[in-house]
Amino acid sequence: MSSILHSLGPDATNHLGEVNNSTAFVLYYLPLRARAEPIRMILHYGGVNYQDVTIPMTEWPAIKERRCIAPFSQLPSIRLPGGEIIAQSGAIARYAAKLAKIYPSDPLAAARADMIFEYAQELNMINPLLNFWPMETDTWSNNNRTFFDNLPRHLDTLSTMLAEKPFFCGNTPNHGDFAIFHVLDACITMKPHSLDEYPVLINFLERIQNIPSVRVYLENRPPAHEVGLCGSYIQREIGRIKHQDWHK
Ligand SMILES: N[C@@H](CCC(=O)N[C@@H](CS)C(=O)NCC(=O)O)C(=O)O
Repeated sequence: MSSILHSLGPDATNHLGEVNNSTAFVLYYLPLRARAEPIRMILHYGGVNYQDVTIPMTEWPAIKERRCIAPFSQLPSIRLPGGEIIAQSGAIARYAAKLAKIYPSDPLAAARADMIFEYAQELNMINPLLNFWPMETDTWSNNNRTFFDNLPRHLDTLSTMLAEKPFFCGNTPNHGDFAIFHVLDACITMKPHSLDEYPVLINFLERIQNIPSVRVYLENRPPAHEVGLCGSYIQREIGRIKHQDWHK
């Protein structure tokens, strides 16, 4: 397999992934089930054509160093047809939501949808707990305890806010719904009974995952044994990988 770093070229204008007229952009991310999930779900929901490029962890340190596709030294980022790079998951999710035509045009409605998205961002600690930190570290166990001790408070809030509505802002999903879906989905991946006392939220998850285009995405995304870092929860407990050295 040729190296992604080499395909990026010396001036970073030669990149892996062609953006043609039928492709909105290239989405760059790492092999994680984390911050790119809501973005991908939004794009599938809206039928937006894009190219998904996963940077192998073995190549990430060198690509991070060069900053050509990661201006803040982190991913996700997208590369537009003209070559411009946009980073930060929130900015990308909003852009994706606009292309998918699910970002409200009314400023107040947009603020309401953003409010839900930002709340999901506050719960993003679930991402390194699931994908990143090795389970035997104190970082994992301390953050795991704090996150799941506080989770019921957040689930109460979300359940009350959603109430009888199909989606957080009404009858159709916005970007925030997909972001909340990702957080709740990751919670039940780690603790299958964590939503048992919140039928409103379980129904919400089912409603989102039963959207045909979203279901296609969820059924075809990389399986647990292909994502996560060595020793992470998703590798060890879901993917059943006993040991994998990313640095080989
Ligand atoms: N504020 C950024 C955070 C991005 C972030 O934390 N990215 C992580 C993966 S989820 C990353 O690139 N980690 C690799 C690294 O920091 O070297 C965003 O929302 O996009």
